[in-house]
Formats: sequence, C-alpha cells, structure tokens
Amino acid sequence: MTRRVPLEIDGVVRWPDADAAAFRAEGYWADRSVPEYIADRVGAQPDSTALIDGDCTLTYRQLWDRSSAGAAGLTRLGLRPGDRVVVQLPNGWQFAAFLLACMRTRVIPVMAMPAHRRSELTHLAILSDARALVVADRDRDTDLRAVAQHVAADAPSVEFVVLHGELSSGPTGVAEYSLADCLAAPSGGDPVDGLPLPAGGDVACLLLSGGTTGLPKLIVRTHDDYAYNILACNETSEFDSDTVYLGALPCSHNFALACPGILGTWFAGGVVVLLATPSPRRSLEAIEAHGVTATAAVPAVAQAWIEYQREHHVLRANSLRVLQVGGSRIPDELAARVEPVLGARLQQVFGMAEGLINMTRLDDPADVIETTQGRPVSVADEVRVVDERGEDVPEGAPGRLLTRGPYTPRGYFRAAEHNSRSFTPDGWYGSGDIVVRRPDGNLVVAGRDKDMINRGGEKISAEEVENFAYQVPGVEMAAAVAMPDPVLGERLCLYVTPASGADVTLDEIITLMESAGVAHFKIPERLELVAQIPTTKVGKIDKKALRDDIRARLSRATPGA
Ligand code: OOB
Repeated sequence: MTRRVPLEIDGVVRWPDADAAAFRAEGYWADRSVPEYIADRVGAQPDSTALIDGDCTLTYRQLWDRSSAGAAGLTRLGLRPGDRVVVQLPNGWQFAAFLLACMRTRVIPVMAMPAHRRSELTHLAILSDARALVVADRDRDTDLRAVAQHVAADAPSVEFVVLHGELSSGPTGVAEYSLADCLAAPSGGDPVDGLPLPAGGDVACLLLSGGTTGLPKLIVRTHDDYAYNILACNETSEFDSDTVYLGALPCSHNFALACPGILGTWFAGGVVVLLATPSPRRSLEAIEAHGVTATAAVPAVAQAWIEYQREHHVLRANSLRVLQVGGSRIPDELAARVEPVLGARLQQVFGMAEGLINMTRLDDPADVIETTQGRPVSVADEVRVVDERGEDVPEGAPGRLLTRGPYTPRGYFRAAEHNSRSFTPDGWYGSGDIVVRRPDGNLVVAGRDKDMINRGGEKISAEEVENFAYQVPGVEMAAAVAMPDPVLGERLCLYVTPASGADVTLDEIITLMESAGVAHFKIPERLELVAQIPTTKVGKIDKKALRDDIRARLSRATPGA
C-alpha cells in the first residue's frame, strides 16, 4: 500500500527515516489518523452513546456529524490544511467536535490550557504563527473576548477569533465568528466526504510542554505517534466498549485527552462524560449517575474526592473501577487510601506531553501501585537513568530520566536552541525528572533536575516568574522556588533581595503579573525578602538551599508539620 504524504511544515522535527521505518515495520505506526479510529466506531456502533455533557448526549454518529459540520465550518472560515489555531475551550461537546474537525481537515490545534491568559495565549499564537484563536466568551469573571482581542492585537498572524458563547456587542479589532455557527450543520450530505485523509505523518496537534525555561514550548504530535500513544494507553488501562470515562480534568491536557482519556475511550467505543471542573461533589455525583468506570485526577483532586466521599458517601453503586492519578507525585499515604475509600483500583500515571507514559498495571501488587509511578506503556519505549555525565547509573540508584520511542518526538516545534539542550544528539529526550528504576522495572519519581514548580500538576517555569519579578521596581535579585504544601504538593515562593532602601511587597508583584495577563496559578503565594540569595560555587542561584530554607521556615511556623 502506498503511504499517504504528510504536509511539510517548517519547524517540525521528524524521527530519523530508519527509526520511522522500524516503527512502521513493527506495527507501531499504522499510517492512520486519530479520527479514523473513531470513524471505525461510528461505523460499528453509530447509535451507542459517545458523549454526555450535561443535557447534551451525542451518539457516535452525532459526534461524527458535528465534527463533519465543524470541518465544513473551518473551511468556510478560510482555514486550510497546515494552518495553526490556538484552541482554549472548556470541557464540553464543542471542544470534542472542534478538535475532531481540526484533525480531519489537517488544521492544527494548539492546545492551550483553560487557565491561560493574555501572556500565555499571545506567546502561543506568536510561536505557532496561528491564524485564529478559538476561545470561550468568558471563564467565570474573566472576559476572554477582551483577552482574545488583546492577543490578536499583539500577535500579527491572528486574523480572527472564534467564540464559544456570545460575540462582542460593539466593534472589535479583528473579526469575531461564532463557534456555534462553525459547528452548525450545513444543508445536504456529509460535507467532508471528499476530504483527503490525513497521513500518519501529518501533525495531529501541538501540545504544550510543562516549560522549564520561560514560556511553554510546543510539542508536535503526529497522527502516527499520537494514535499509538492512545492505543498503548488503552491496552494498559484496559479500556473497552464498556468503559464510561469521566473527563473532569481539562481535556486539552495530554492526560485527559489521550492517556487514554477521551480519545482512548472513543477508540474503544466507550462513553465519555464531561464536566467543566473536577469539583468533588459534581464529580462523584457524575460517577454515580452515569456509572463511570474510569477517570483521571491529579493528586490534589484525588484527595478532595476521597475527603468528600468519606463525609458524604456519594458513591454507592461502586461503578468506578480505575482512578488514574498523575501529573505530580501522589504521596504514598494518599495512594493507599484510594481503593478503601473510593472502591477503585489506583493506577499511577507518570507521563509527559513530550511522549513517554508510565503506568502501574491494574493487577500489580499493592506495593507497586501505592509506591511507584509505574513503567512504560509500550515495549518499544526506551528508558535510561543516567548521571550528570550521561553514564547509566546502577539499578536502584537515582538518576536523570532519558527516553526515546515511537511516540516521543525528537524535538520541539521551532525551538532549535532549546532542542539541543533537551535532546541528546542520538535522540533521547531528557525530561528533567530524577527517577529510580526498581528491579521490577517500575520507576519512582524521586525529584527533578529542572527549574520548575509543580503546583498540583500545573507546571510553572521559575524563570518565567523571575522575569516578571525583575520588572517590579526595587527587585535586585529574584528566585522562584517550590515550597511544600499539604494539598498541592508544592506552591510557589518567591525570594527577593530588594535594592537598598527599596520596599518590595507581594501585592506589587501580584499586581504586575495580573496586569501582564499571566495565568493565575503562576502568581507567587509567598514572598521572602532576604539580604542575600545564596549562590553555588559557579555563581548560579542555589535553588536547593532556598528550598531547604523555605521548608525550615515553614516548619518553624507550624511545628510538627
Ligand atoms: C503530565 O504531563 P506534563 O507534560 O504536564 O508534565 C510532565 C511532567 C513530568 O516530566 C514530571 O515532572 C511530572 O510532570 N509528572 C509527575 C507525574 N506525572 C507527571 N511527577 C511525579 N509523579 C507523576 N505521576 O503531567 C502528564 C501527561 C500524561 C499523563 C499524565 C501526566
């Protein structure tokens, strides 16, 4: 069979030909696009339920038809294969239909997070050279229409905004179109029947990296690699047509999208139930009402669900079989409480938008499930644990994680300089995690070697926050570090040395970051003013000393904590 030809897009780093050929020969890459796997289900079970979003229930056929309408809508808007659009939509059927529409027309969605604001969206639009932004009109009390117009003004490539919700009433800088119109069925037939199918090598989406240096990088996920990611996760999480998956975390994140997430559920022919947020009451009620069998949470969310269940006993029917927890390290004590309280098997997931997904297996012994972050989902995943010089460390010793495989891309989009730091010359991606590999192959995340704060699964680049702090008058030196937190695992503490005589307050820093339009979760929650910030022998800020310092200060403030 002749292989389909992918669009060439400037700035995409591909796997070397020999590796790609091997992945095809070994069957990891099938030259099929993500939507085709869902189309298989549409053919096989058109009338079974695919999605439940509040009052809106869609069968497989209806979900597909909405995405066909969306594909026609994208074409009417003038979007062409290879164009990028920044997508920031809340969980809902519109998100699902729009995403599939993009994939089917080879319009490339840049998967922004719901918490992102002007600063991040502008960066994403510029970096991806996006022609459009697709956003909701508001997120609670934030007017995202105004945010989108600001972004469009600052990102010259942006030609228009597609709005989920109400359009602006007055004149706007760039044109606004309605997402509802874009997703409305045009009259007559399947309008995209004649569309060429995406090639396996076509870009399915651009995911966001957790970001260790400044603003997020974009990760190119092709249909070949992303479909395989989904299939391998489905097998490991044992998703099948009986799966009822609750998407309560943001579905634009790799975890709830494809590990196995909503896409995995549709590949398997199951039902997806969507919620806008993982609030404990709504989530547990949705599990109970819809017979949810599997869902994903970050540790803080799992903890909130456990507490809510203990107090209110919402879950009675016990449909929940698997609770996946990942994004940040779940404390062992919390891990041990999942099954007794929620009645579901815990599956730890240590993954990354850059590829490699590790999971504990559902039938692993309790010790593995409760104290490790699992092992790769594919036999084709290569993992090395190395020291500073890149030499493999002995089994059981901590070291830096390096990985390579059929769904771990070889470079970020348009980031040549950064790529030379994050990837070795022979294609290994260094995730910046410090891990221990046990004799049974399971990995334990023991720390990290990247300047990032993991606030309950939300990743904050220290450098990005420091760059804002330096804009505050009187800040001579700034260092952002993680401080321990019982709920989120980590929160952000900012150390500052003020210029002599200057008076710097947390409020000033907050005001500056808010007016710069930075996502709220990145705003420091504590400020420590110090006479001097410790440095290492080579003159770099000694972040470890600062982390130890804040830990000591916190335990002096609350002895015994
Ligand atoms: C997931 O993906 P990202 O891209 O937001 O963040 C990846 C980073 C990892 O390098 C690691 O530092 C951290 O998040 N991480 C964990 C973890 N899961 C992710 N650290 C400790 N324990 C875990 N279980 O976070 C992600 C992507 C797909 C599935 C699940 C999580």
